[in-house]
Amino acid sequence: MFAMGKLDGSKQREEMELSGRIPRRRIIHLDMDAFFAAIEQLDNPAYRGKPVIVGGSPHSRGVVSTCSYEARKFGVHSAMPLREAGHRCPHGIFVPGRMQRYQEVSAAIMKLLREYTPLVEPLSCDEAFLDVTGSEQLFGPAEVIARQIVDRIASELGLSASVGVAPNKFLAKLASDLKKPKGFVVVREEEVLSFLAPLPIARIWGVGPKTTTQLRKMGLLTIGHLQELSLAYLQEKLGDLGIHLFRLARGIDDRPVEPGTTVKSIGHETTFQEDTADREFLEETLWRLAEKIARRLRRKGLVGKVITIKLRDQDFQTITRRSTLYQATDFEEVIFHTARQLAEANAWGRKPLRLIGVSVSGLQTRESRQEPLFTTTDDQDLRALHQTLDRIRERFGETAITRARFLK
Ligand code: TTP
Ligand code: MG
Repeated sequence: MFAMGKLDGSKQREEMELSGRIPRRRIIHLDMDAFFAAIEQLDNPAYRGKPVIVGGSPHSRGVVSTCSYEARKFGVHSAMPLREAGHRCPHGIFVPGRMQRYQEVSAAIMKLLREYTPLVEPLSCDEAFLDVTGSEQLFGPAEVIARQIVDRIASELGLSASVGVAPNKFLAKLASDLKKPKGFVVVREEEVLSFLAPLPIARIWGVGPKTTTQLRKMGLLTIGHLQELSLAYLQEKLGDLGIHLFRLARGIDDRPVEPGTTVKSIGHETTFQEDTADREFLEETLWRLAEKIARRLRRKGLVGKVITIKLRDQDFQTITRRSTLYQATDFEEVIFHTARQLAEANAWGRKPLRLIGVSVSGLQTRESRQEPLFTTTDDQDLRALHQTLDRIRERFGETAITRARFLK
């Protein structure tokens, strides 16, 4: 069935060229195991070896932040309503979160990582990329560094982490997640294709449920299936997404580790006059928030790659969810679509909301961002459009121009 997409000689050359530009890097991705719950077990010895669920009481309306691996055996997981967690794990130890304490541990972890290289890119409070290409001379091979880091996190901080060691970010992140908890997965250059082949396509960065369904209809289930297809075929069928899939299926990813901060963020939120579940109205609000944020980012010359939404319902239950983009952005279209996806995945509009908020973090300057893998004419057109609109608004005020879709 893949016959028409199979590689021929000339295509193969084109693809070699595409993959030829990859710099050789040694990347470590580290992600703490059951982070908040592990800290609770560290600080309260009586909780060790027991199912610990962080988020609040099982009688409250909130959701689970995270839980210990002992609790995961009962089917409890992040974002599950606490009530359901209470049913599944009636003997669980339910605790509220202590953000300040988690931040303190997070800072200690990042400090430890920076002893091995200045190229540390935190993705969230418990997760970071390290580029140790230049550190190998000093500290030994990447896997030795990774082992040392894990051992020190255990002995100095009393916590466990999972790591992936690989030639690039995409592979390192995949690897760290494969054998959690206490995972230690090394992907060698020559094993990249066979490492990826059996994995489901949903493992590819940016492939969500919608794309998975679309690809499934094309008969594509594993990354191995994608590897059999040519660039031309994928591009014809899927456009830019096809190029993205082609590259990642072969483990091609030349994004550098960008040391930056996760602390800084730009965000806006709106509290409604009246609680509402009106989807059209919520989307319009979300769009306006995204627009404001994007313009502030552009004014400061920043781009960001972590999009977070905050939804508070009529009972004052608040959830925040975040998603990390493949590439940092300052486009309201990208912020809006990502925020809407997150909101949809969290059943917004089912219950009237009193507040929604959006923020972008993982900020860096636009100049320091690596050029996108592929800039399309759409990107260039959008950039020009944003510049024009920003200028008009600066001269004539906020309401001078409104995108047509929201004109009432
Ligand atoms: P994760 O690394 O996604 O989860 P984890 O560290 O608890 O477990 P794992 O071993 O699978 O990595 O997130 C890190 C922390 O972020 C987590 O401990 C709690 C917080 N968090 C939330 O508050 N809400 C969420 O929905 C998720 C996914 C995480
Ligand atoms: Mg984690």
